[in-house]
Parts: sequence; C-alpha cells; structure tokens
Amino acid sequence: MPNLNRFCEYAIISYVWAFILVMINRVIIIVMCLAGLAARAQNIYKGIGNVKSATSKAGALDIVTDHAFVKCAYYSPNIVQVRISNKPLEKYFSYAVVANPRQVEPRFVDGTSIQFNTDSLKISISKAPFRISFANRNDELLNEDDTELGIQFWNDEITIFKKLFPTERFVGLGEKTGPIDKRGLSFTNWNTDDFAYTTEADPLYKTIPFYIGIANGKCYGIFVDNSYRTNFNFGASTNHQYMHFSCESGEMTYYFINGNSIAEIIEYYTDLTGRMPIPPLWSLGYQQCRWSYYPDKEVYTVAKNFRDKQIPCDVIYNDIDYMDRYRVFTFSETKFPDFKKYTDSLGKMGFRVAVIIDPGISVAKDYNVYSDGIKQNVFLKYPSGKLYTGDVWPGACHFPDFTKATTRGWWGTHCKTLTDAGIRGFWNDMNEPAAWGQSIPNILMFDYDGHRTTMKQAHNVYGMQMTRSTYDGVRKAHPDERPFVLTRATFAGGQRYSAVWTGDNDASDDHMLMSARMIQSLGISGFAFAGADIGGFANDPDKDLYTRWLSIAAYTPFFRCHSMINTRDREPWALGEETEAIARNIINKRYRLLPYLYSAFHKASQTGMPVVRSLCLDYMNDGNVYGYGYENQFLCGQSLLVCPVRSKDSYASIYLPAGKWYRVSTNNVYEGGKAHLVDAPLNDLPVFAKAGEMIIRQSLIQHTMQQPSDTLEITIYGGDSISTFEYYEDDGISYNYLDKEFYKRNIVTDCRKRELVFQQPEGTFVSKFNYLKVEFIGTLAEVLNLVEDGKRITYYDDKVVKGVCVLPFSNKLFKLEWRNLE
Ligand code: MIG
Repeated sequence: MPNLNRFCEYAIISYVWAFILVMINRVIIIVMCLAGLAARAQNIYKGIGNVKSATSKAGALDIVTDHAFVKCAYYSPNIVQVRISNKPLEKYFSYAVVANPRQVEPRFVDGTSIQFNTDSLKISISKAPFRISFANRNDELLNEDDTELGIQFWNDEITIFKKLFPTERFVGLGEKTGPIDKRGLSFTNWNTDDFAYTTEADPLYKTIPFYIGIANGKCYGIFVDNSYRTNFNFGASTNHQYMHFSCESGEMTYYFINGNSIAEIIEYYTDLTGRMPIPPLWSLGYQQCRWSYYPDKEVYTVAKNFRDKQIPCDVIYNDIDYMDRYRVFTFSETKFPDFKKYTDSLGKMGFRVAVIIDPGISVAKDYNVYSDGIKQNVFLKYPSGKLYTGDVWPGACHFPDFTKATTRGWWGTHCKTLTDAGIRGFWNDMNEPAAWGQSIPNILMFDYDGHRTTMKQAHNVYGMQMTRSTYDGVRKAHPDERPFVLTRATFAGGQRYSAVWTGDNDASDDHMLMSARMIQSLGISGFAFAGADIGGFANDPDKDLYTRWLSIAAYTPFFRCHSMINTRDREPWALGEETEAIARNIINKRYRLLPYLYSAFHKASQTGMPVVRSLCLDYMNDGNVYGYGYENQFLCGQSLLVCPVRSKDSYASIYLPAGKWYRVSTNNVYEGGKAHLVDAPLNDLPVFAKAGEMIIRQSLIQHTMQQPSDTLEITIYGGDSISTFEYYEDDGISYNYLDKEFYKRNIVTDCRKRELVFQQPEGTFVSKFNYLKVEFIGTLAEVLNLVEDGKRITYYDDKVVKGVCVLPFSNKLFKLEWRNLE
C-alpha cells in the first residue's frame, strides 16, 4: 500500500499547503484592506486638532497641535505673523517682506484658552480644537477661524476657513477682474499671460495675496506670504457660510494687520512689503506706445507730431521690433542703426525712450548674452541638469533663473547695454513667465536664493525677481538717475522695483471701466503706480471710447496709450481733428496737475497711500461706494473725485460721498451723500473737487524737461473743514532727495478760521516757483492779510482781490487771511 500511503501523504501535504496559501492570501487581503483604509484616511482633509503645548519666548508664541506646528510673532503692535505647517517650521524666507520684526513684548496667558496680546491687537486661541481669533484694543472681534472647519490639511495643501460677518466686504488682491468688493467671489493666484482677457478672467498676470476685510465699521488686513498657487474664496459657492484661503504647498504664513482705517492698513502692509520709491517726474507725463514703432524715422515723425501739434508727451516706447531677431539687449541694425543717436535726438526734443525686455534668451551661439549666460550658469534646468528650452519671440529660448544672485547680476550687467544707449524706461514683459503654449513645466528647478525649489513655488515670483534684476542692474549702470521700470507680472512687494500695467486688455467700455477698478485694487494692494493700456490693447476703439478712456486715464498714475500690432493708429491726432482737440485738452490738464500729482506720488512713496484711491479708503462705511456703477469712481490724490462714464453716455448717474463737491469744469456745487445725474460729454468727464480741499497746478509745459512759469497755482474749494496738503518738490530725476534736497511743506486750509497757512518748508531744495496764485472757489473771498512770522506784512484792503490773489512764494511760515463776502 505504499502508493496509497504516498497518496495520503500528498493529499495531506497539499491540503496543508493549500491551507497555508489561503491563509497567506487572507492575510494579504486584510493587510491590503488596512493599507487601503490607511491610504483612504490620508486622502481626506485633516483638521489641525487640539493644542498640545504652547510656549512663549522672545515675543513669539510656539504651539504644537495634534497635526501641526504654529508660530505667532508680532512684527509691530498691530501686525502679527502667523505660521502654520504640518511639518516643523523652517527658517522663514520671503521675497515679499522686507521689514524686520520690531521689539514688541506681547502678554502671554496660558489658561483655558491662550491669550497673546499687545495694547492694539488681541489674539485668543481656543485649545480644543485650535482656533484663533483677533480682536482690537476694545475687545471688538475683527476676525476668527471658522468654528467647524478651522484649519485643514490635505497632503501639502493648507486651507484656513474664517468666519464671515453677515455684512463683511472684501477689497484688495491687486489686479483682479470683477467688482471692487469681492464678497461672494473666488480667485486663484497663478501668474498668467492671458491675451485679450475677458472681464471675468482669473487668474491674470500678478499675484498679490493681500486683502482687507471690512465689517461693523472696522477693518483688518490679511497678507498670505506664500508664492505657491493660492486660492481666495470670499464666500463663493458655500452660501456665504465662511470664507477660506489656501496654499497648494509650503508653509502657510499669513500676516494679520490691525488698523483704524484702510489707509492705515495699507500703510502697515507697505511697511512690511516696501513701497514704490519716488519715480522720475517724467514717468508721470503722457507716454506713447504701440506694437511697434519702427524704424527710427517713424518714431521721429511721431515725436515731431507731438511737438508740432502741441500735445504734451514725455515718453515714447519701442516694442519688440527694435531688437535684432528679438534678442534682448541687442538692437536691429536695419531698423535702428544707431540707437544712442536715436535716443539723443529724441532727448533733444524732450522725450525719454522706454524699451521692452523679455526674459527668454535666444539659444544662439553668436549671441553674447546667451553664451555669457551659459558660462555663468544662469538658466533654468530640469532636475537632471538638462537646460529647459521653450519657444517665445526669438524661437528656442532658455530662461534665466532670476531667483539666483548670479543670474540677477548677469542680467543687471547686460542692462548697461540699454542705459549706454540712452534708454531710460525698462518695460518687463512675458515674465509670468510666458512661452508659446502657455505651460512651462513645473518640474524646473530654481535656486530661490539658496532654498532650492521648483517652478511650483517660484512661478509667481518670477516677474518680481526679473524686475528686481532690472531695477538693480539699471541703478548700478546708471546710478545718478531714478529708473522707470514697468512690468506685467509681479508678486506682493514688487512695488519696490516696478510700476505695473494691466496687460492685454480689450477696446471696450467694460474694459475701460474695469481698468478703473483694477487700478484701485492695485493701489489698495501696495502698487501705487499702475495703469492700463489706454483705448484697449486688442481691437480698435472708436473715437468716443478712445477719448473717454484717455480722459479717465489722465487721473491714473501710469498714463500710457498702447495697442496691439495691426490695430489702427492711436496717437492723439489719429482719430480726427475733433478727437485731437479733446485729447490735447485732456493731456494739457494732466500736465497742469503735475505738482499735485507729484506730491501724491511722494506721499505714496512715504506711506503707501495710493495715488488712485478707491472710495472705500475715505468712505469705508458708505455702502454706496461699493455699489454697481459707483464702484468705478475714485479719488485721484486727496481732492479730486473722478467718475468714469461709458463712452456713448452723455450724462451719468454719479454718487458723491458725504460733504460738498465742486464740479471742476463749472465750479457748480453739489451736495454729497447722494447720487446726481450730471452731464458727461466726451470733453468733460465728471470730475469734482472736495470742499475744503485744494488743487495745485503749474503752467502748461510740453514735457517735463521744460520749466513751467514760476507761479504755482492753488485753488481753494470753500468748505467748513480743515485740510492739510503735503506739498512736495525735488529735482524730479536724481537721488539727491535722499540727502534732503527736496522742498516739502504742509499747506493747511482752514475754512473755519478762513486762513491758508504755509508751514515752514523742510529740505534744502529751492522751489521752482517764486509766486503763488491763490484762487478761491465757492466762497467769494476777499483776501485781507498776508501774515509772515506772525507779523502782518501786507494789507490787501484797497487793491482787492476778489477770488484771486498773487503773492510771493515765501519760504517763511506765512498765512493768508480772507473774508467771505457772502
Ligand atoms: O506676445 O511685445 O502685453 O503689451 O505689445 C505678446 C508685444 C508680447 C505682450 C504685451 C504687449 C506687447 C506684446 N507682448
């Protein structure tokens, strides 16, 4: 029976084996299920959990929760930095923030909740779960995490959910389409080249993750300092149950800013991220651009036309065709055989030349910028070390890694080619960065100033770092003059290097009105020097749209007309005689306003207060200023209210905020706090001066190299308030103002006491003006006395002066007393 035995033996062994295999199989299945579950568990959002420990030292608070690390550090009594990550926090690095934390000693209490307070800002953190809330000195709640959702993690992504006040409004985020108040909307930040974008497009060219929340008569700011793709949702698609913002990766660092007003918050925000340095005076003039003026002779003709036709202009642009085969830092020998001679000739006519520069560097052995770049290892690479190649204007290109010091130095050195050729304006384009196909791979590596990273983190700062390289390079190459740098793409803080324009807009009324909102939002977000292509870049405006747009843009900081290749001519004379006459008038008005505007630019450089002020800055609690139709209105400087109107409307409903307002063109007075129907013909955009304020003008000049007459004109609009205007002058071009070579003085209009006081000037600069012409509007005033150093020096009684008087512009403290005749 050996066989049978054998058989049994086999059967038993097989059975045992089968059993073992089945068991192994089961174990594997169970393990796989568990693993699957675990994987699933990882695939859901995870809350931040409870506070496990909280310690405070050196003004900072460190918290560990179940799933995260949190650090709160005060930068000033009103600004606190909050950092959150699911990994231990690393050393903080930022391209945006330039301020160092000040010495602040917050009070720390660790009880049932954690308190971490200064005199101005109170932080309270509940422990189970972790939720943070911010209150002001009066214990009024400003902002708090959403109770249910709080802070959520998904892999590397971090989302913060905040409670919404029922009436809360949101402004900021820089260059975004849509309304001024962003409540109920959602936005993404990922710098994007969007040719002829729509009025709903998002994202566009710039990333400025800063917004201001306004509710219950109070406001606060939140700046998210994270350059990965970020999202801001102000209650969209969630029935307004909460707002939330997120970053795709990296640490979630946000700054919470407390302030009594929007202006104060902007001041604090620009203290953190820096301000626009005062630009050259000429960059406030009218600028003429198109894609493209060439050859040199064509530009001479355009320039000559401006002068012959007596239309003021300061800057002419060269778009890409001035280059040799679109190679940056070269000149086309056929179109511009001697660029230095060309800029000199234009210079003699009172023009500065600005040129476009693109980041893509042509891969060409006979191109020194390229070979030098290869030698210095400045270009972007894949992780393997292979160079990235993408196609743009010159064909195959390598792209500089501007987050690397050597690259910035290399770029800066080549800027000298431009400054040596007499170029004074540097127009940074295509720096989202953009390449044909619009999808540069995220896998590319960046130095990120020693914090090696990928395109995912560096993409949004690319444009900003390009402008930094340009700005620093030009300053080095041409140290005595302030450069004018302009950019399409940038990041928060980029205002330190560059002015901005809103890219490839379209010739339509909607775009014209939207540009007014975009410039307001950019101003709220730290970019005081902003503008849009007048007339619309893509397509052709008719003469009404062109004229209307020009009349609005004359009150915006960056005043440039530009248009797409193959569009119709768009110089001020190109649309017929009638348009030319109105355009001349509009541009003349701008030039007469230069002393007023330059003072506003100076203020922006000192406090961040934008030149174009959204009405929410001064009238935060007036719901009408956010209303559809009225939200396009803005203040230009502190005194002028500008009301954009559609091109085909010859009258408009405008809203005047509280106070009294004078229409500048007629001096008619209007009551504020309500809407008015006013005439709005193409040659008379509704612009109002605020009662109690002043407007300062000079005589007409054709360009800023020309001196105005030596009389400064001040128009006082009668009211019943006191207002101070900080008047500022300097040479308009050099850095001497840093050595106190400026002329700055407060001019106080006290309509109650009926006096106009010129306080002592500061600085060593001698004013261009020897005389003052003071004009009173709205109050038929008779000037009585001129009092200098407390002594009455002139008694005007006999040679009166109704409404207007001329007097020497004395450097001593002096005041004019007047008497109202009505
Ligand atoms: O691929 O240089 O937004 O102002 O005229 C288009 C040509 C590149 C885009 C800019 C526009 C400029 C144009 N540029």
